[in-house]
Amino acid sequence: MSETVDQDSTRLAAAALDCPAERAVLKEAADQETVYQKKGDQELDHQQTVQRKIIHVDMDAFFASVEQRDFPEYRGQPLIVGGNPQHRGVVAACSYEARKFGIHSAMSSAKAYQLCPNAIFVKPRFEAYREASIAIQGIFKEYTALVEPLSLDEAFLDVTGSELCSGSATLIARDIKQKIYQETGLTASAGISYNKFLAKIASDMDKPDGLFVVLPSAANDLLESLAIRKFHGIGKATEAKMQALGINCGRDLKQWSKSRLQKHFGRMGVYYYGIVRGEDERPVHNNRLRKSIGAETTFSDDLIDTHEMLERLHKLAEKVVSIMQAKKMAAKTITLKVKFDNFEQVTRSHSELLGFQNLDTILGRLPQLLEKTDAGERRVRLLGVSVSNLFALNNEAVSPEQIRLI
Ligand code: TTP
Ligand code: MG
Ligand code: MG
Repeated sequence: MSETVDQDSTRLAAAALDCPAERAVLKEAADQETVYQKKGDQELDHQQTVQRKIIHVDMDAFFASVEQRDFPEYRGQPLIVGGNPQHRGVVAACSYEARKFGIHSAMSSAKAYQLCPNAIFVKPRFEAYREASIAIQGIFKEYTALVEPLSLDEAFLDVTGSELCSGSATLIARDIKQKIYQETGLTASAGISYNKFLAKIASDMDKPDGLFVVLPSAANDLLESLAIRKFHGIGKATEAKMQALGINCGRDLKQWSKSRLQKHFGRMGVYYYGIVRGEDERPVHNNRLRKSIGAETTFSDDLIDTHEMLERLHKLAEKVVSIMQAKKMAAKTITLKVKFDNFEQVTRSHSELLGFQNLDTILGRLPQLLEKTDAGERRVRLLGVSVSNLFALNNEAVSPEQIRLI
């Protein structure tokens, strides 16, 4: 039995926005491409102790390091993974050698080329990054059940009460780094502290190949001297707003009362008030549920030819299927998203009770779904494919609520 339904078009957009950490945002051959996986949060019934031990692990120059590992000729070189500098590409990742020239992620590749004309530019190989990601997430789970992946290359671990390494979170982190290196040939940096916010800051303090501990007695001095842009959760816009208000570092932020911060920054003001005092009670969530897997592309030039659209959809479907297969999952619903040149967006879905799991079945449905839109008559700016109502492939089908991520 099958049914075709229209879906609320805003849901998929929300899926892409909900999980920025899982997105790999790139401009590939002048097109902007987004691969996303939607997850829901569910908290483990976790006993909070007075003092927790949280480790944040983040891989160093992740995509670029995988390339340098796999291609020895790139080692020691300024290497940029991302889009073409001749087109409208952006830098996804760059090696530490490239960073000396001021190059960073999300910068246009053209600008990166200006800064370092001798840099090597390579296209991303998502499969290789995903494989490394699965390996590191597997290692994390050997140390604690409380692992919260934040993106392909990082995770929080709660090791409170662990008996490994004589209960030392620092030694556990060192062990994890060693194991990652042995198993993947890649380096990671780890931060250790008593909450997520400080552990995340700590992992960035000693990059690359870093290990940095923020003890409760050291947190205050560190936070007071920390530049506002280094506070995780304070983006560029908030940074500019804070600077305009004379807030440049933690010490300045601390002068502000909770109500005054709330007045200027709303609910986030209360969060800022807490974090600058080293207060962050957010638990490590370990059983995020995958709700959908999707990939979408914004074209540099709008498409008008439906054959070309189907070719593009084929590539997107391949990406989605490779993720599904890596996770040994199948899906009951496939959704096509079309955004027209006036930014109007529609989605068309098709569901099958027995589910889809291979590329051919998904590809077989795409032309019909595309026909149910105005594509062909109107110019198309973005196409996306996603699958939802996921279930594990081994044994009998289970509801998505029962599926644990990674
Ligand atoms: P990050 O961990 O932010 O960066 P990184 O691992 O490249 O470097 P660092 O040593 O500072 O941690 O991101 C992980 C990967 O995610 C990165 O290698 C490429 C991808 N990415 C993008 O595709 N676009 C982006 O804008 C960013 C920030 C990352
Ligand atoms: Mg990283
Ligand atoms: Mg990261």
